[in-house]
Amino acid sequence: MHTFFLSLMAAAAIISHGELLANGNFENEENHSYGWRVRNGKYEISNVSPFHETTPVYLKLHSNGSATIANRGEDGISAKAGEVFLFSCYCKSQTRGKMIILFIGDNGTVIGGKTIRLKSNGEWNEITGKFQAKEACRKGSLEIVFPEGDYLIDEVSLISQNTLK
Ligand SMILES: [Ca+2]
Repeated sequence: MHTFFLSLMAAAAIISHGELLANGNFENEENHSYGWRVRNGKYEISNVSPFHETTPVYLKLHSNGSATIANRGEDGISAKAGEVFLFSCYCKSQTRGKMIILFIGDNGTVIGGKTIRLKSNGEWNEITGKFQAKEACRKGSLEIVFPEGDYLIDEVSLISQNTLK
């Protein structure tokens, strides 16, 4: 258990390098929803039965069909044209359907994204996807749209593939 804990912390330290989202793990102690905007949905912050004890706080979201959570990093996300981004999160739901990842550019238009099938087994599952920015931006943001259902969400991450080289 101890070894597992240490390796998880080491992995978290590596993953956090190059992280583009603000407070993607909802662990900001002053404001657990810091960095996030929620539209068209009801949400609360919870720590009941978390994904992992090292990151106990998560977002609990109810969607009537178009709930959207958005994050623009600390000061907007910049991208080069053609840059590839890796998205991941942990999500627990019983919804059959797809979450839609949208990358929004400087003028508010969608310049990249990915539709990812949700796992509906009611367990915490890692969800990953990759997309390319079609054009450059300096103050981009990430939006995630959820179909009708209830979701627990944690460890939301966006990194540039360039960070991994
Ligand atoms: Ca967390």
